[in-house]
Amino acid sequence: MPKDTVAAADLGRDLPRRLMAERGVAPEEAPPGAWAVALGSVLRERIGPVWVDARRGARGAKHVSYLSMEFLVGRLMGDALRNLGLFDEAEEALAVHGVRLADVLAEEPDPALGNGGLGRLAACFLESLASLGVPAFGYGLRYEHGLFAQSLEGGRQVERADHWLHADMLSVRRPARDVTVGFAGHVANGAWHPSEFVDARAHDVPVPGWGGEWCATLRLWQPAAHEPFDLQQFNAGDHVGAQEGEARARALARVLYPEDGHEAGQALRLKQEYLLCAASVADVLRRHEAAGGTSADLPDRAAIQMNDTHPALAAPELVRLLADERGVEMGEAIRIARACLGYTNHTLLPEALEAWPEGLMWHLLPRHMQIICEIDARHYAETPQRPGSVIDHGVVRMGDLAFVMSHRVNGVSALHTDLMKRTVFEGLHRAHPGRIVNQTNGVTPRRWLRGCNPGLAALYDEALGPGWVMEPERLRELEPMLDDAGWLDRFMEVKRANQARLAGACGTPTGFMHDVHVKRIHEYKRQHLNLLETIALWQDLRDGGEHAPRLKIFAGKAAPGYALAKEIIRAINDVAAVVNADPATRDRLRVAFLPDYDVSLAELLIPAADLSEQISTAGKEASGTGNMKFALNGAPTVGTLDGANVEIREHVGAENFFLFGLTAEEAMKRRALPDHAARAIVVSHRLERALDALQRGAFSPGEPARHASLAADIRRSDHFLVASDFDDYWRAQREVDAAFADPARWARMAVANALRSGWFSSDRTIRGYMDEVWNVAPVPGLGSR
Ligand code: CR6
Repeated sequence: MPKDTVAAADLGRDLPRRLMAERGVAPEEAPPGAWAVALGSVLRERIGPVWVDARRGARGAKHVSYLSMEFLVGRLMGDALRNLGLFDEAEEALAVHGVRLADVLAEEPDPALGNGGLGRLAACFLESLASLGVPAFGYGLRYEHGLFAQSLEGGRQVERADHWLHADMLSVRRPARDVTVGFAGHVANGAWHPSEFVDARAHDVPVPGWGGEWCATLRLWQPAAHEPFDLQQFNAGDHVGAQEGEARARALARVLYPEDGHEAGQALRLKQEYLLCAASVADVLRRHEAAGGTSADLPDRAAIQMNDTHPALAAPELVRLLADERGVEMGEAIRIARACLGYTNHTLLPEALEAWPEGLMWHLLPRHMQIICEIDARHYAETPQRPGSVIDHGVVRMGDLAFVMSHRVNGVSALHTDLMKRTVFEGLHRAHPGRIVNQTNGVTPRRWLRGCNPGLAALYDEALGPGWVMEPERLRELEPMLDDAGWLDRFMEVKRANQARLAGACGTPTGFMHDVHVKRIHEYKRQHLNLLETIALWQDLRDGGEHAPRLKIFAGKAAPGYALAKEIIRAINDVAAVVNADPATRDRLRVAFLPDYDVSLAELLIPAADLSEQISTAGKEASGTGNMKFALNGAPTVGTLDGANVEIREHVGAENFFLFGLTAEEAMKRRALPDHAARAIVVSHRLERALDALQRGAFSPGEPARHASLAADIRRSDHFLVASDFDDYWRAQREVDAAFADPARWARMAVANALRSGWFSSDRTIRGYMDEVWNVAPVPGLGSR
């Protein structure tokens, strides 16, 4: 529980004062937005002492530095209030003025500093590190617009720039931590002379841990021109050109993952990545040296984690700083860097494993290229197994570079780690047999249970006391409740209340099974498989079939350049329009695509879900973390044996999981059959009929050919095996119907999922990294938690 100093905070007194100071308005005239600013200010003040104490307490201890292009943090103030134990007090303090805390919290923009699971994982990790009392920094970029805001026009995804910085409530500017970063130029006598410079400005976001005893830091770099304004140029009449430096620098962190289908886009992305690495590694070294550390003892004090390949340039950068700027011998510099670095792989999809053209690298980072060649040559000489080269066919393979430069490489679920060893990193694994370890992903139960599902948290508090939130595996102690009809009813009442809350926010109908498929839109995640099943279900209902009333909810963003994913969104919306208008089936089937999926929408949707759709082609989803959130909130999964679904099924019990589909092994074999899709379609009347309806324009009456290419893709190539898995998916969904039709049976399944998913806490994951990757401990006094 919170320290006395924090709990004693008098929000009732301070909030109105802050309102005056920050916005110059009185409580009776203040809109929720002004209260939000006041609350942010009070929170910064309350967090300050914890943050400073944590920094002091961590001096000399080993730190984790987590480098990531994405931190999908979600709204921060609610989480901070809860972790500091101030939530109820804030509610009361605002109620005095007739203001609802929920309305105030909703004024905080949800920063889109990430794209999906990888970024949300990074955010969960920081919160877990803080809750476990580990000295930790997250390092990322402060994107001005983040990903993008999605709206729908005529069922089509439209992307708009997202603006969130105007209301960045919790961060503080740390000018003393700014770093200047160089690019391009030349190398003379082993020293790099960059020709361009950009300043990386430090903005720190506090991440207070549960109980308010410890605080991690998310340090986000915002690029700014080294020479922002050319007065001579301005006075010579070139008023806009004089500010070009500023525009150029800002472009570096305008958006996450800028389009890189052209050379300029590629250069921009590479610069973004280097900016993150250079500023962060310089900061790690600065902190280490300020605490009296030497180059040789860096691995005793610094664990640097590369979240995917985007921060892989941290490796040559660290080697450069040690060798070129501190005079450490090259072999020794490589050894030290490797002892500090770890690399997490998050995908086996070939298109996501970065490879930078050698030419671009030589141009932007000439010294780093020399160092990479050196690393490659030494690695080659030292490994008799000859696992291949980091520089290959004119590109630098960033996955291989990260692997070679890390003392530990990890996958994110048991299946994924196993596949890593057998596929992408087969050669490197043979050369370095102990290096790959598994750390199955997790999610923080503070946000993803206590925060988003207060009704369920209250049930748990009543039965176990509040301590379960740091030990969610203790939820298993409630297993006897599986036979307590009264308790099961209360659990399902919470679910219904969450569905009513969703209905209030999004206009979704109630009284239907909430069947939820939310995540990035991607062929491998197979929203189109779900859509075909929806069409088949509708057709069957029209033929007189009986099924449990369902609301199929979809949400997610498609990458702007990913045409087929965008077609899937449009098809879902077209099907929704026709199906929802059909009087013959309206009371038994509805389809909704909720726009602009983000962390806040996930927090509303997941606790309201009855059924969790985790239907990726086996072997393609590295882990998934949404799957864990649904299970933890009492939604059984319909899913394939992919990613962490495998482990979820082991934990919740096979009888509480609706399994279907080919295994990863079978999928690989199936794909090798040239006519696998046609073979599946010919034996499935139901699939043929659904595909045919889509193809003929049954859902796009004004434009019959609109969905023809989507249907044709499934008929012809179907790399993701939609056709091959369709019939088994249909079967599993009918099992879902049968189970749902028996409310007592369904409640038991839902509760079993909730009580047995505590293992998927990111605290467990972080403890795994601490022991097997980072070799760090919590600071004394906090380690007992
Ligand atoms: N898309 C994986 O695909 C995993 C997360 C976090 C992903 C997903 O299965 O849960 O990472 N991979 O480990 C990448 O982003 C490259 C993801 O979010």
